[in-house]
Amino acid sequence: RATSLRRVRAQWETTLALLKPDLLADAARVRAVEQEIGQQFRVQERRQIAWTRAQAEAFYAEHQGRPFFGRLVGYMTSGPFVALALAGPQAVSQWRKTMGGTRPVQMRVRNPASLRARFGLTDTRNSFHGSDSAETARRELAFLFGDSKLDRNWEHTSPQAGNLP
Ligand code: IDP
Repeated sequence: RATSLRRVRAQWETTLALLKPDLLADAARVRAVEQEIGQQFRVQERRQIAWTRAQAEAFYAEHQGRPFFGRLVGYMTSGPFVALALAGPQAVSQWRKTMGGTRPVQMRVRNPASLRARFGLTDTRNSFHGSDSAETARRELAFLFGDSKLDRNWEHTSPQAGNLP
Protein backbone atom coordinates (compact mmCIF):
# COMPACT_ATOMS: atom_id res chain seq x y z
CA ARG A 1 0.00 0.00 0.00
CA ALA A 2 2.82 2.37 0.86
CA THR A 3 4.46 1.49 -2.45
CA SER A 4 1.37 2.19 -4.54
CA LEU A 5 0.80 5.52 -2.79
CA ARG A 6 4.40 6.50 -3.49
CA ARG A 7 3.94 5.57 -7.13
CA VAL A 8 0.85 7.77 -7.41
CA ARG A 9 2.65 10.67 -5.75
CA ALA A 10 5.64 10.26 -8.04
CA GLN A 11 3.42 10.73 -11.11
CA TRP A 12 1.95 13.96 -9.78
CA GLU A 13 2.98 16.77 -12.14
CA THR A 14 2.22 20.34 -13.04
CA THR A 15 1.97 21.44 -16.66
CA LEU A 16 1.37 24.69 -18.50
CA ALA A 17 -1.83 25.14 -20.50
CA LEU A 18 -2.56 28.21 -22.60
CA LEU A 19 -6.01 29.19 -23.81
CA LYS A 20 -4.86 31.08 -26.88
CA PRO A 21 -6.23 34.44 -28.15
CA ASP A 22 -8.84 33.02 -30.58
CA LEU A 23 -10.50 31.14 -27.71
CA LEU A 24 -10.29 34.13 -25.35
CA ALA A 25 -12.33 36.16 -27.84
CA ASP A 26 -15.36 33.99 -26.93
CA ALA A 27 -16.21 34.23 -23.23
CA ALA A 28 -18.81 31.44 -23.31
CA ARG A 29 -16.30 29.03 -24.84
CA VAL A 30 -13.68 29.99 -22.26
CA ARG A 31 -16.14 29.22 -19.46
CA ALA A 32 -17.04 25.86 -20.98
CA VAL A 33 -13.42 24.89 -21.47
CA GLU A 34 -12.36 25.98 -17.98
CA GLN A 35 -15.20 24.00 -16.46
CA GLU A 36 -14.03 20.85 -18.26
CA ILE A 37 -10.45 21.51 -17.22
CA GLY A 38 -11.52 21.93 -13.59
CA GLN A 39 -13.11 18.48 -13.63
CA GLN A 40 -9.87 16.88 -14.73
CA PHE A 41 -7.10 18.94 -13.11
CA ARG A 42 -6.34 21.05 -10.11
CA VAL A 43 -5.82 24.62 -11.34
CA GLN A 44 -2.87 25.90 -9.30
CA GLU A 45 -2.47 29.25 -11.06
CA ARG A 46 -4.50 31.32 -13.53
CA ARG A 47 -3.34 34.48 -15.19
CA GLN A 48 -4.57 36.56 -18.14
CA ILE A 49 -1.63 37.79 -20.18
CA ALA A 50 -0.89 39.87 -23.27
CA TRP A 51 2.57 39.33 -24.73
CA THR A 52 4.84 41.72 -26.54
CA ARG A 53 6.43 40.43 -29.75
CA ALA A 54 9.69 39.87 -27.89
CA GLN A 55 7.97 37.76 -25.20
CA ALA A 56 6.18 35.60 -27.80
CA GLU A 57 9.43 35.13 -29.74
CA ALA A 58 11.25 34.11 -26.55
CA PHE A 59 8.56 31.60 -25.53
CA TYR A 60 8.59 30.00 -29.00
CA ALA A 61 12.36 30.38 -29.56
CA GLU A 62 12.67 26.69 -30.56
CA HIS A 63 10.48 27.42 -33.62
CA GLN A 64 12.56 30.38 -34.84
CA GLY A 65 13.22 29.89 -38.57
CA ARG A 66 10.20 27.60 -39.14
CA PRO A 67 7.89 28.80 -41.95
CA PHE A 68 5.00 29.35 -39.52
CA PHE A 69 7.02 31.31 -36.93
CA GLY A 70 5.88 34.79 -38.03
CA ARG A 71 2.23 33.72 -38.12
CA LEU A 72 2.57 32.07 -34.71
CA VAL A 73 4.05 35.18 -33.09
CA GLY A 74 1.45 37.41 -34.80
CA TYR A 75 -1.32 35.15 -33.52
CA MET A 76 -0.02 34.97 -29.96
CA THR A 77 0.28 38.76 -29.80
CA SER A 78 -3.14 39.41 -31.41
CA GLY A 79 -4.88 39.63 -28.04
CA PRO A 80 -4.90 38.40 -24.46
CA PHE A 81 -4.72 34.74 -23.57
CA VAL A 82 -5.03 32.74 -20.36
CA ALA A 83 -2.20 30.77 -18.77
CA LEU A 84 -3.08 27.92 -16.39
CA ALA A 85 -0.83 25.78 -14.21
CA LEU A 86 -2.60 22.39 -14.19
CA ALA A 87 -1.71 19.73 -11.65
CA GLY A 88 -2.68 16.08 -11.50
CA PRO A 89 -1.41 12.56 -12.07
CA GLN A 90 0.69 12.63 -15.26
CA ALA A 91 -0.68 16.10 -15.98
CA VAL A 92 1.76 16.71 -18.86
CA SER A 93 0.60 13.78 -21.00
CA GLN A 94 -3.00 13.98 -19.75
CA TRP A 95 -3.37 17.60 -20.86
CA ARG A 96 -1.76 16.85 -24.25
CA LYS A 97 -4.31 14.04 -24.69
CA THR A 98 -7.28 16.21 -23.68
CA MET A 99 -6.09 19.01 -25.96
CA GLY A 100 -5.37 16.79 -28.99
CA GLY A 101 -2.72 17.16 -31.72
CA THR A 102 -1.58 20.36 -33.40
CA ARG A 103 -3.97 20.34 -36.40
CA PRO A 104 -7.68 20.89 -35.54
CA VAL A 105 -9.05 19.81 -38.94
CA GLN A 106 -7.13 16.52 -38.73
CA MET A 107 -8.25 16.07 -35.10
CA ARG A 108 -11.92 16.34 -36.15
CA VAL A 109 -11.34 13.01 -37.93
CA ARG A 110 -8.83 11.33 -35.62
CA ASN A 111 -9.89 12.57 -32.19
CA PRO A 112 -13.20 14.46 -32.41
CA ALA A 113 -13.60 14.61 -28.62
CA SER A 114 -10.36 16.57 -28.21
CA LEU A 115 -10.48 20.26 -27.37
CA ARG A 116 -8.60 21.28 -30.51
CA ALA A 117 -11.06 19.32 -32.68
CA ARG A 118 -13.99 21.04 -30.99
CA PHE A 119 -12.64 24.59 -30.65
CA GLY A 120 -9.56 24.97 -32.88
CA LEU A 121 -9.75 26.98 -36.10
CA THR A 122 -6.59 26.38 -38.16
CA ASP A 123 -3.10 24.86 -37.81
CA THR A 124 -1.89 28.21 -36.44
CA ARG A 125 -5.03 29.25 -34.55
CA ASN A 126 -5.46 25.98 -32.70
CA SER A 127 -6.74 27.52 -29.44
CA PHE A 128 -4.51 25.65 -26.93
CA HIS A 129 -0.97 25.05 -25.81
CA GLY A 130 0.38 22.29 -23.61
CA SER A 131 3.95 21.61 -22.47
CA ASP A 132 5.42 18.59 -24.28
CA SER A 133 7.45 17.15 -21.37
CA ALA A 134 8.01 17.57 -17.64
CA GLU A 135 11.22 19.44 -18.35
CA THR A 136 9.52 21.79 -20.83
CA ALA A 137 6.73 22.31 -18.29
CA ARG A 138 9.22 23.47 -15.65
CA ARG A 139 10.78 25.97 -18.06
CA GLU A 140 7.42 27.23 -19.39
CA LEU A 141 5.85 27.51 -15.94
CA ALA A 142 8.84 29.60 -14.84
CA PHE A 143 8.40 31.77 -17.96
CA LEU A 144 4.71 32.44 -17.22
CA PHE A 145 4.58 32.26 -13.42
CA GLY A 146 8.21 32.73 -12.41
CA ASP A 147 7.34 35.61 -10.12
CA SER A 148 4.65 33.69 -8.21
CA LYS A 149 4.79 31.30 -5.28
CA LEU A 150 4.40 28.46 -7.77
CA ASP A 151 8.04 28.93 -8.70
CA ARG A 152 9.17 27.82 -5.27
CA ASN A 153 6.39 25.47 -4.24
CA TRP A 154 4.96 23.72 -7.25
CA GLU A 155 6.92 20.53 -6.67
CA HIS A 156 5.78 20.33 -3.08
CA THR A 157 2.07 20.97 -3.39
CA SER A 158 0.96 17.42 -4.20
CA PRO A 159 -2.22 16.70 -2.33
CA GLN A 160 -2.99 13.19 -1.11
CA ALA A 161 -3.75 10.68 -3.83
CA GLY A 162 -7.46 10.57 -4.65
CA ASN A 163 -7.89 14.21 -3.74
CA LEU A 164 -8.47 15.39 -7.30
CA PRO A 165 -9.17 18.08 -8.34
P1 IDP B 1 2.02 21.91 -30.34
O1 IDP B 1 1.48 23.25 -29.86
O2 IDP B 1 0.90 20.99 -30.78
O3 IDP B 1 2.96 21.27 -29.38
P2 IDP B 1 4.28 22.80 -31.94
O4 IDP B 1 4.90 22.01 -33.06
O5 IDP B 1 5.05 22.95 -30.66
O6 IDP B 1 2.83 22.19 -31.69
O7 IDP B 1 3.97 24.24 -32.55
C1 IDP B 1 3.66 25.34 -31.73
C2 IDP B 1 2.50 26.09 -32.34
O8 IDP B 1 2.88 26.62 -33.61
C3 IDP B 1 1.27 25.25 -32.65
O9 IDP B 1 0.44 25.03 -31.51
C4 IDP B 1 0.58 26.09 -33.70
O10 IDP B 1 -0.09 27.21 -33.12
C5 IDP B 1 1.78 26.58 -34.50
N1 IDP B 1 2.09 25.64 -35.59
C6 IDP B 1 2.75 24.48 -35.51
N2 IDP B 1 2.86 23.86 -36.68
C7 IDP B 1 2.28 24.66 -37.56
C8 IDP B 1 2.07 24.57 -38.97
O11 IDP B 1 2.49 23.62 -39.65
N3 IDP B 1 1.39 25.59 -39.55
C9 IDP B 1 0.94 26.65 -38.84
N4 IDP B 1 1.11 26.77 -37.50
C10 IDP B 1 1.77 25.80 -36.87
